[in-house]
Amino acid sequence: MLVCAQHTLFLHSQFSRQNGQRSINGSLEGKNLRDMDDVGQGDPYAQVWLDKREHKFQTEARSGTSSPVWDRIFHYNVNGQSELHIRIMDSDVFTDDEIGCAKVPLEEIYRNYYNDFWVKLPDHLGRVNGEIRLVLEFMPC
Ligand SMILES: [Ca+2]
Repeated sequence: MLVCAQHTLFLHSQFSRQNGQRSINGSLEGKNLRDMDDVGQGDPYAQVWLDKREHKFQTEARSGTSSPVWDRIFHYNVNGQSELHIRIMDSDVFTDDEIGCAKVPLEEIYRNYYNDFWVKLPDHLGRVNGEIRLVLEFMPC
């Protein structure tokens, strides 16, 4: 039988734990996201994935805001993955625009189990197009 380390669980209630499976749960929100639309405000949504191969998690778009809160929780089983990638897109009728992209090393979350922090969101030119708050929780077993 596995004995899990005791630590604060804040996101876990939505997922049943699988014995022996390490996992990361997380949620995100944005602020001061660049408005990519000519008229009105943007409609940002988020994509998240680990390293290069993992399945992409995607939120729905939030209409008409530069400070979206996506009340969705992503969940990944982990086995040595080292980076979390975030891409924020602006939803449009024809082609969605990329607002910015960021990546976060996972070392710290493996060490601390819980992290709540903001990351800057640069676009492909290096211009900061807003910030993303990440709340991450590592479940060691
Ligand atoms: Ca739009």
